[in-house]
Amino acid sequence: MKDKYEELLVARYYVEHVKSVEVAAEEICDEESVGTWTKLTTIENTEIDIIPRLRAEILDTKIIGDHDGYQSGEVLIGFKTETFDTEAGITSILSMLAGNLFGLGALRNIRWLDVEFPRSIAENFPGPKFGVEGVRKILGTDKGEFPNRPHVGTIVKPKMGLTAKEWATVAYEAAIGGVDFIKDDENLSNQPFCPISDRTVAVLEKMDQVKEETGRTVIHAVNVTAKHDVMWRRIEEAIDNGAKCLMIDVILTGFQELAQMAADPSIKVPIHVHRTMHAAFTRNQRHGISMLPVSKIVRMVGGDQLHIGSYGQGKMDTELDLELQIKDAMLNPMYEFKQTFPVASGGLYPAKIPNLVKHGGNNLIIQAGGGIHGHPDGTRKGAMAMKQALDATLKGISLDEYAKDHVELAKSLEKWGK
Ligand code: CAP
Ligand code: MG
Repeated sequence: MKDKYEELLVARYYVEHVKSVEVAAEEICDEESVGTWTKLTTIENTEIDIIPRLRAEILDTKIIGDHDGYQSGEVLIGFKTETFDTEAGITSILSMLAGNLFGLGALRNIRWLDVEFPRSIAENFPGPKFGVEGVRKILGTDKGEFPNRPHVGTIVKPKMGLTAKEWATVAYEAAIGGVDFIKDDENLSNQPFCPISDRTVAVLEKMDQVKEETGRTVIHAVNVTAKHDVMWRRIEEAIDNGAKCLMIDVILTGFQELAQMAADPSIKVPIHVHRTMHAAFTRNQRHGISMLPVSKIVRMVGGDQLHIGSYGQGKMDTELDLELQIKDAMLNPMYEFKQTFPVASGGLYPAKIPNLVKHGGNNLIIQAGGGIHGHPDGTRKGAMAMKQALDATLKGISLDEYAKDHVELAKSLEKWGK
């Protein structure tokens, strides 16, 4: 979908229209650029100048078939870059590519499938500050026994309820057990039982202890998600406290907050992007927004790490083919943007690691919450089991074979199976 549309912002949609795919494409072009449901008489040259100059254009249409009286298919639409308010940031793009079209009555279903941003649009966004390479340098995984290996991460569980001190102790156990990365859960932020600053400071002390004891750097992503003024106050506090990574729930905060964080020179740490609530509109195969455009936007506006799905392995709704496309969108060249680290998470445990690495490759963060903190022998052993499963996979040894002399892995296989 690239190259020949350099000066256009190109979007691909799946449509079901009461008349035809062609009419659907025309209506999208009208509604999402200069038109409406009827011819305009606003000013003399409306129809002879403004409309032809700025109207979005139909680049391609493909009929798939009929859905009980609606014609279904795909349309490729080119939006003129001069119709975008680039100073406004992502809002101007979403107001057209993901705006009224979702509500057009004649379109029973429409799903935004993909997008390509021309350089003249993309250059208005910061992109990741660290990217895969920068995160690896912080953790030292650009070298070692398996340079550029996948990372193992954990989400401290239970999601809520632990005190800051208890949370930090669990984080220490996971880090000593072998994880590279620890994150707040998506709904843990600054609840009374676990104040964000207390948690941040307590965990930093524990990570310093891990560094002294093992030589390994393990970072904690502090969830700063909140309403704008509170979030930016928390960002400042977290940075002042020495936080090594920040996390936001980007669908809840809005993409523009992420862009602001990525562009802010005072934020000198990676940003981990959680996508909770995405499934409200990414999951339906016939209506909404695919995770592919969402992922491309997150990379463009500056997410260093992004949950993209579990390559068919986890508890969440997962679609391997789509997630392989998302992986490419995160890691393949996209202008001068750094790569965004794909994160697989949700219902994962040691036995899932061989397939995760098979599909996700080495540029992958494998996260386990229950798959570590639900290990029969506790968090530390759970983290050890995950790391053992990764080591076995990187060494090309089967988990069953490796489990013969790695009891932590053996016990996880016994509890959760393959
Ligand atoms: C995983 C998790 C993550 C999901 C998010 C949870 O915990 O912490 O938020 O992975 O889904 O709360 O479920 P478990 P996704 O490892 O215990 O399942 O990565 O698809 O955005
Ligand atoms: Mg979670």
